[in-house]
Amino acid sequence: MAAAKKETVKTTAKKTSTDKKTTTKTTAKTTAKAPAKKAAAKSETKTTKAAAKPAAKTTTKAAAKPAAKAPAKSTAKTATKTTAKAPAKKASAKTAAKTTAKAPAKKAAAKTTAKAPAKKTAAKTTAKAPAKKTATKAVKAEPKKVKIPKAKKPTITFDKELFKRSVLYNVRTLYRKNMEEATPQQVFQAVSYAIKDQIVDYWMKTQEAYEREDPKTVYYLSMEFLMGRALGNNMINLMAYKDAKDALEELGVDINVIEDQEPDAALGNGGLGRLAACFLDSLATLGYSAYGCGIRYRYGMFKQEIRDGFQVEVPDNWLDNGNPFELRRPEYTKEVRFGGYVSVRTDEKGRNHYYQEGYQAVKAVPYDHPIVGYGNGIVNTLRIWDAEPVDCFRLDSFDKGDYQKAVEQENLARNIVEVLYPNDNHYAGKELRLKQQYFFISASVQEAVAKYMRNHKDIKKFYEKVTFQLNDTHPTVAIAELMRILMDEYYLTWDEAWKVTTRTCAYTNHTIMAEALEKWPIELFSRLLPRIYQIVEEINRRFIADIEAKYPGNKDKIAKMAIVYDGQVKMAHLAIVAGYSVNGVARLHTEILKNQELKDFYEMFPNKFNNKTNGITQRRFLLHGNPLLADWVTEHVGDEWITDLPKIKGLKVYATDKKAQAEFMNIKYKNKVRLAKYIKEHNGIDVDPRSIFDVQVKRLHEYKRQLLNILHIMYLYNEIKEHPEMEFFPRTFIFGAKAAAGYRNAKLTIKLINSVADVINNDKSIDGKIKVVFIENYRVSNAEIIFAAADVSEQISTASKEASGTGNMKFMLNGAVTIGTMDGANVEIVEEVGEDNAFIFGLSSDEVIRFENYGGYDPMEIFNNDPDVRKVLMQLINGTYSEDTELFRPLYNSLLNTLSTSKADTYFILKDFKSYAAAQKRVEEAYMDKKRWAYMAMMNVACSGKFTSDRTIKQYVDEIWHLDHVTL
Ligand code: NBG
Repeated sequence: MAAAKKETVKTTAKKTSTDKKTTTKTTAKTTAKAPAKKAAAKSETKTTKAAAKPAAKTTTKAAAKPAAKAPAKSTAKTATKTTAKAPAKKASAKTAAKTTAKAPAKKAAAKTTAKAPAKKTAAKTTAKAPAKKTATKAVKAEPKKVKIPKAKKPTITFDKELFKRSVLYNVRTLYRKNMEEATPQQVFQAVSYAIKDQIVDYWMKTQEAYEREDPKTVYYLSMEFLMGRALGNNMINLMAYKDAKDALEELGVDINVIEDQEPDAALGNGGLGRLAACFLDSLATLGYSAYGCGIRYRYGMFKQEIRDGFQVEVPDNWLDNGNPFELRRPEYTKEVRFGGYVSVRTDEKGRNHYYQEGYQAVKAVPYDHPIVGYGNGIVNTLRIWDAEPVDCFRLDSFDKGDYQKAVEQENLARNIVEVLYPNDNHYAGKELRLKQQYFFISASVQEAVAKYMRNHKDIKKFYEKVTFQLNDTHPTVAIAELMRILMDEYYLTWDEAWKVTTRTCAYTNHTIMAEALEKWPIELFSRLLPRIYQIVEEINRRFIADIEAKYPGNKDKIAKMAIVYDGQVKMAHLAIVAGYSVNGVARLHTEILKNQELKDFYEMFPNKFNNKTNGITQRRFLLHGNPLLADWVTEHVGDEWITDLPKIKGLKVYATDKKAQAEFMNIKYKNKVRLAKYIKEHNGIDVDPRSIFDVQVKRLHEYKRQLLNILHIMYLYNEIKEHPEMEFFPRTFIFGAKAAAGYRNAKLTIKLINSVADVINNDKSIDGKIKVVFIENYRVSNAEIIFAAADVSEQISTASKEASGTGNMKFMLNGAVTIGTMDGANVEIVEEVGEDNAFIFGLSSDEVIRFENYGGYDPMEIFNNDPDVRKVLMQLINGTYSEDTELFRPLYNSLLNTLSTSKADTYFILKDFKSYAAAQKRVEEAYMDKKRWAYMAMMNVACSGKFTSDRTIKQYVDEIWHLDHVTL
């Protein structure tokens, strides 16, 4: 895809801060009873209707190429009734697991869908070992015996003819054109508005139902929502995709071409933001009242271009053509205040009232995006806030000397939502970032309270109807903001406000990486948010008293646990102390939190801690992203998997069936052809779809160890050169990754991958046995194509470092086999699919943590004793991959040199190298045995049921949020 226009907007934050330096006078004596004037938030706004801006673009006709065939609807043709008896042995020799008969048969018989963790099934279930239960067992294929449930009846309708008329009408009224004249972009807009028309009815009905039933609502507070494209997903969830595709075909338009016109909504960095997007999809699909609350960044995640092998960041002007699905809601505008100072006045009853004065204000204007539930008519809202100056320039400001202030407010508004910080798992401590946090949190909390008060009288029962989920520490100021509103605007006492707040807020931790933990200097925090800081200080004062009561005289505890300490405000501590729930995102991660990182807090509040293993939405990552496989799955097990993913386990009986294996591998092949075409178009590289597609796509981070992957490729290349006769199955190594703009080693790793690719891809002597491809600008939309085509899923982080991972689940769902460490959710993936259907290697998290705590690892020893490793490392600095022998020196140094400042090989790359290489050898052997590979890949799909975000959300609902279910 063309790289779009090059704007001159910087992706880095401009230093803005023109804040006043007036600091707080009042000490933190917040006995806070504080009544005050009720900021009746009646900010008036002028209504500039977000009109669809007709995009002027060249008139390239929407190609009418019929889209790649779409296999027919589930015709339930193989239906016969289930004879619970799951097939017995057979087991294609090699895979035949050591497990004896028992498992599968028993399993299927009990008609309870493997509710695993909950049930516990009484006495005789010995050793829990869910690992073995299904997986490794090769089951005999008796495909005919499987009952195919009836296709689900849509509870919603889609009027195809109306849709067609609407598209034609929109093209005409928006652009004064007919279909033949309209550009693909214009057709995209017209189609989107037509779909939006249909959504709006359900959107209104949903809101009416919520008004009527008054269910408890979750506000998912998140700096990031990595939504990707909306059009295709909306059509899928309206159950209208195939009708819309046909309708467009009848209008002479290819739906794929139209979908490709839409820029990704890339309001997130990686896993954390995409998880938020998957959660919204599941919440709507399951019928729960939910808001996503975030920021409408003018520029989302930068676009990545590769020039001369280096990453170049290009601004992502995603709103360039307008956004057909969004709705500006000026009637819900809120004012957010920064800086100034707090003054206290005591009323006649002796109660203190706190006023922020001399502040700068900015207007927060919400834009709503519909979140369509699958087939149930529920449409929830993602509400993202834009910033506008409070006052437009008034001429009389000049006279009053307010000119400077007017300019400042204008700048503040412009800067605040300008750009998403492109750091994943890394906190940069920028002042503007804290402003962004408070900006969207203040607006969201104000609106949540206002909305509640529209229908309820008693603010003290707020938590019965509202819960806030803090997506990592970024939204933690919500705690103090809610306290502020309750005390300063609703006159609750401290204790009353605390009771409400601590029953409203819950916190998810997404990382143990130290550099990702947010700690704000007091100076900055208190200057920007004077009233909020007072409240945080008071929370801290009371918490320290609690620590002292529990651990008298133990100063160490205070040093480790205080919220405000050593000149810093520690956001994670605040979130834990005030949250009613603290969860990790995979079982191993939660255990590490409890036993290592947050040990002291766990000791003090054991009941707050719980695990919620991440999940992904199968609607986007299978139904939309991989239509061939989706249809095939439906043909075999019915379509219930779309909203009940565990049903996909019905595929197990096909895993040894020859015909099914052939069909399955044929679909994989076609998806590889699709990706090969994409690679040819975007990279100009020819790759062979018959080779093994070995894929690592995710953010570039040292702990994720893309460096291990590329070093291993260098090693393989050496092997092939040295032993040209050796057996080697052709492999295509595919990478995709963005590096944070200021992350030197990450960016250098991208350059290394591209340099290695240049050398290897152009070496005729190896006969194309290895190809290396770096896919530019990895993002949600191309991810869908990549997952569908992968054979091997690289999940090779240093054990203990990847909190969960979610790409691992997307690969699994699409039939890729994992090569990985026992880290994050890999542990649970292996447990579901069985060790024999994955390639596990490397140090365990315990071993890593032991080395970290007690030392004992010296990479130099490996360098000295292992000639293969030594050779590869020397190639980093001897000109093999760059004429500039110093170019990759920092990577070499990071592995070996104990420069006084940093440890050598922090991420145990050399330590795990041999074990990784051995696992890769096993991958090759397995792939060469076609039947075995097909079996493994199909078992991965069949065992992916646990990893739907529907399951994750159900657990959040049952165990944390306690929401009410709503049907239309
Ligand atoms: C990321 C973790 C991933 C995890 C996602 C979603 C952050 C701070 N954390 O392992 O690195 O899958 O969160 O939970 O981005």
